[in-house]
Amino acid sequence: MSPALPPSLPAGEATRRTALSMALAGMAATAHAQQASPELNPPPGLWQVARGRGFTFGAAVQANMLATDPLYAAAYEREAGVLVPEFEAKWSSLQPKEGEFDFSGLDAIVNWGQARGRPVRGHALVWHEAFPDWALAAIAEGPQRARGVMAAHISRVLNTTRARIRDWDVVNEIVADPPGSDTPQADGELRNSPFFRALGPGYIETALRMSREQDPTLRLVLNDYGVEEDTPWAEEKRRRLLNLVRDLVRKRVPLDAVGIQAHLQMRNPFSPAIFGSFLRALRAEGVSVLITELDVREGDSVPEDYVARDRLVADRVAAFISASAEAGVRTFLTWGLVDRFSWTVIQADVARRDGKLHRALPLDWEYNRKEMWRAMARSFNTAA
Ligand code: 9MR
Repeated sequence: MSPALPPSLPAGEATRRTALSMALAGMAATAHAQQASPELNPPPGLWQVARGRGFTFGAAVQANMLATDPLYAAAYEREAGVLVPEFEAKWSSLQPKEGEFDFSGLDAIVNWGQARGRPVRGHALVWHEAFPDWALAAIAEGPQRARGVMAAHISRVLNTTRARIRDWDVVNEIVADPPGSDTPQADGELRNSPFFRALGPGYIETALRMSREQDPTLRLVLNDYGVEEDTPWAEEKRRRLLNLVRDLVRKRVPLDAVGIQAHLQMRNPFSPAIFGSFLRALRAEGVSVLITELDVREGDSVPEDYVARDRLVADRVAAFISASAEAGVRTFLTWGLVDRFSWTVIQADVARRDGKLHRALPLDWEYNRKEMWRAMARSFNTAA
């Protein structure tokens, strides 16, 4: 069958998709696969398996694909208990021009979810990416303007979505990457982002307090990445994130949960003990922990045999879920569901360099369950 590629991408996304041609080149590699069918994907779906054991499972979704690809929509209907808009709730989608809001993409996802009883979580109010030029320029005018821009966005978005979205990533990717990466460094441990430059480190507290004021019962989440693995880099990032959370809690800043993105990489070692104790330390601060964007980038070389290859990813995911569940995590969301739409095959800087395509998600290129799906189902079934 021919590949279903995202038909139209939100403004600013298209340029990120230079690896698309690589994805097409790799199509031949999956020619052996069978097209999705009820026989290959019988009920229960992963969200039902999870729910039966007191877990929540969901996945990031794209509104365009839900509307145009019946196999994609069927896969989400079958597997995903919670939907996270991959683009549609980001600043550049919601407020592409100052004061001109566009909720159409987000509404499409929320409506689809509501018709099927699947809640939507919001991602993300304050983030340095998917952030329009007008807002960058406005923020650079000074602190008062920056605060006004933040307040206007948060207030309009939360008021518009209040009845339908009860869970938001308020601040996303705010901890600075430790030295050794190519991210511009702040003087301290926080990312040198537009709002950081305009308002200083207090912008995090400001965003969380503004959100709480708009909507007192909303779940407010701080979402970040790079804290999962057993490397000195991740160790430092864990230290920074934990420090930040402790500081916010000490100041009684409203914060309900920390989202751990979990873009895992097989090239890095994973220690269930180290990660588990980090999660416990976070939870000891009185916040919940959610796994918000789970997927796996494979190692630099992979077995030729797909089953052996998928098993490596599945084993890593099983170890990750077990460690998280043992530390009290009940929510697991993957960043996409079907390999062919994963940012790991579409985005040039994370795509494989050997012409192969990452097999990062629970469903393969043909929307069928693979080892990762089975490992997740087993992990939910066997977790305490
Ligand atoms: O998967 C998303 C990718 O397609 C977009 O180009 C990018 C910018 O909007 O965002 C990606 O999703 C990111 C998420 O919003 C935050 N954590 C990292 C995700 C992967 O980059």
